[in-house]
Amino acid sequence: MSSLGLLLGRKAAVAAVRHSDNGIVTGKPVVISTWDTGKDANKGAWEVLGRGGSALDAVEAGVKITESSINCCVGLGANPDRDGHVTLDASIMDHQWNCGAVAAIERIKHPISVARRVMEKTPHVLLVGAGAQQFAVAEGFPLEPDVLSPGAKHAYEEWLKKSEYKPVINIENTKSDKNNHDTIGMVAMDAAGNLSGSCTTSGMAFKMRGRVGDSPIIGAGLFVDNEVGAVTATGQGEDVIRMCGSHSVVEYMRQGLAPEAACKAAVEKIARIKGAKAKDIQVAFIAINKKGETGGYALQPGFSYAIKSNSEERMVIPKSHFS
Ligand code: SD4
Repeated sequence: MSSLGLLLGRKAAVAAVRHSDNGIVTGKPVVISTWDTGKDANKGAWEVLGRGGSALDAVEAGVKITESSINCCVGLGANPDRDGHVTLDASIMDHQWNCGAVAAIERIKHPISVARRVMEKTPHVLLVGAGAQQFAVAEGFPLEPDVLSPGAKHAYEEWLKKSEYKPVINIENTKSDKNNHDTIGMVAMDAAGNLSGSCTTSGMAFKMRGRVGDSPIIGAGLFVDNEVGAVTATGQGEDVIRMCGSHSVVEYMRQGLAPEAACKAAVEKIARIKGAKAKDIQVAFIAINKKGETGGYALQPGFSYAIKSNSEERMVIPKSHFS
């Protein structure tokens, strides 16, 4: 039985899955992505992977589904910064060390696709703010209206009453408000055995204007080394950035740890760094290694990730540092 705890989903498919001490092994291709809405995003990725497409195309197509939906944490329908502007961060990385990212971009529906254009059409890795938007428009991305979604408007008006910056742990999976779901990180291995990853978010709700989290920072919110594995992070970005989270998990895998153990090592490092304050934040990592083994680990309970392969399609509740 898997060491990953509660496994949900189609019973027939579960029987076909091989579980080992090294995590969930499903064979190629495989895609995993953060939080409950990872399940829908994985479907989008699978349209590419299932017909033999590349992991890079899959991780872009997958997270675009979340960017198109109205939710608290990804895309233009998400919660704004403390000045009332929705600012989006995204990054993408392929199997050949190519990477691209945008940070604090406004009024662009698919920041992940702009990140890919940065990767493919510029000599740079990261464009920010007005410059990122200018590049997107020059590339033909429409400039969307500067309006908040009804859910975000309501949440912002509520927040303005006290104007306290207090990130809510696990807000992505809060079911009490249908507008709450996902900040999405996705990593995939295609049929050729190549790895890629993507990460896209509106960042922390009601953040300071100009704040950038881990998601568009290569090595923090996302990292891919095609010889070793692919990793993405979610949660309190500042604490992922300070210890180069996703890069650390890849390096732990390089040293021989399985994906779950590597994610756990990184989470425990954050817990050590934060000390007593670790209780106040959530951080989680998910990983695929070159053998197609997958795993995840969170600081707090409440995190979930979605897996899709030829043999299964379901949510996984990984272990966590705190219980
Ligand atoms: C950030 N890591 O901007 C993102 C937020 C997130 O689940 O992942 N929330 O810090």
